[in-house]
Amino acid sequence: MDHKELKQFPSDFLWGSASAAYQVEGAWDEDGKGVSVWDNYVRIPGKTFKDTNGDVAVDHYHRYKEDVKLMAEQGLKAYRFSVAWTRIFPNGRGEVNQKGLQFYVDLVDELIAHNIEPVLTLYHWDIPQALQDEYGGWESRKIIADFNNYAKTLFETFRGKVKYWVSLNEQNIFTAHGWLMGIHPPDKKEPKLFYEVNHIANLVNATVINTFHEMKMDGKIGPSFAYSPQYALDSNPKNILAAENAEDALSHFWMDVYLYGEYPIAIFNRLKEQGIAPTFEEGDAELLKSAKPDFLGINYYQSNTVAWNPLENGVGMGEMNTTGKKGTSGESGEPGLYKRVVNPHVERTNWDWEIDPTGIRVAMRRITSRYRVPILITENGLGEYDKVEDGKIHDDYRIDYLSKHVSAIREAISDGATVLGYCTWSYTDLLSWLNGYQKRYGFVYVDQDETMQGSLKRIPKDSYYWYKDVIEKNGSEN
Ligand code: BGP
Repeated sequence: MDHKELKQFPSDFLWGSASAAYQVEGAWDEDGKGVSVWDNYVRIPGKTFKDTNGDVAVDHYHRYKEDVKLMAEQGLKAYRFSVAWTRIFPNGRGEVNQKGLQFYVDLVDELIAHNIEPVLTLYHWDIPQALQDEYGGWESRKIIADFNNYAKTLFETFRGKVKYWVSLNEQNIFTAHGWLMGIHPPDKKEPKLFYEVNHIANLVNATVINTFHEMKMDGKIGPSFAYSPQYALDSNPKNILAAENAEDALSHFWMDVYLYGEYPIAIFNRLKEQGIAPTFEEGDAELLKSAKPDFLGINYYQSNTVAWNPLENGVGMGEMNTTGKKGTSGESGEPGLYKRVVNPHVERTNWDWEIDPTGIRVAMRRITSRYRVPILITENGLGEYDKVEDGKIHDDYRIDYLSKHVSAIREAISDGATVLGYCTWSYTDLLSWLNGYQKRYGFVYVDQDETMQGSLKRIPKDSYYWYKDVIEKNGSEN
């Protein structure tokens, strides 16, 4: 719908930006930090782009003060970061590694001193290797107690200081990439196990949300979901059904559990037919129903367009483009449900991600209508090559991407969505898990590349100054 007049962004809107521990910190074995599954995975040749790793990353661990200063100068209102579990409990549980915890205490204090709201993600994919070795990490229900203990430690430490908490980052991505597609640790392709793992992650999510509420924390907690709203290629009823299938299998399969405590019916029945439905033990259903997130975090990058995909000889899982060579991603889908097709109406990035600002509005509309829950946009951004010219980075393509998304969010707010804030991905440039350092997202350029020998110098890009202006005007010109 068109609005005659758009609503303003709320006056306390969190104009933010985000990162994740493994992608920015470096200092991978300093101050008593334990080894995470990612510390090991990146050392297996061929797993990441040009075998890049986060040993040094962009050295945020040593340069956080410089980074926070840049945030403050930009006027940033919120910074979303994740805590590396292995800094707090090097082996997943036991005694707290005080030095590791201190890093986050200092970071949070620094942010607060500069009037920047910390948004703390408990888990952004770097589970301690010790727990993976001991009981298969996410494959065992033992992780529920260990995760809850880790979360409680952080809740106690940051009570009164951190008001916004993200429980799990993109459960849909880390489970699917780790256990279905075999492109993240622990590198498995086992559908039955994937659904079990994902179910256990749901139990973990529900448990920590309940703990947070039981501890009467002053703040809000919710998971961050990687949501790509599904579109049908056209009005062919078979393609419409394919889009329904995809929305159920790829979106509601997670969001319904977070918000309703139940899996969507058709997909769950299909998994039962296939003999790969997750095991419900006594108390699971009640636990999932009891946890109420205070908001839903949304990581939005693109929409997804699908068409019918027959069960017999249908398209299966395809290759992802991790090279930045446009047009190299393969066809992919799930036979009997949907297959992904190119949307003829939108542009694509060099990594074949579709650029669709209207999609974020569609996403927020669907969430608002189906779940009636406040939304915190925890990630949105453009991964592209950047060039330094005369010491400057003219990333007008990023400004174009972000400004159109900000406008779409304002339209969604005018439609009636409750939106707490907007965290772009990412604050500084950082390591993209599978795509190395060349796929850049930041407002702040960092001199780091695939050689991992960069000077680590920070340079604010044009988009940094653009966002500064947006924040100053509270988005009123978008
Ligand atoms: C999300 C992750 C981030 C980040 C981002 C960009 O899925 O939560 O950690 O990596 O996507 O993705 P990529 O680095 O693959 O381009």
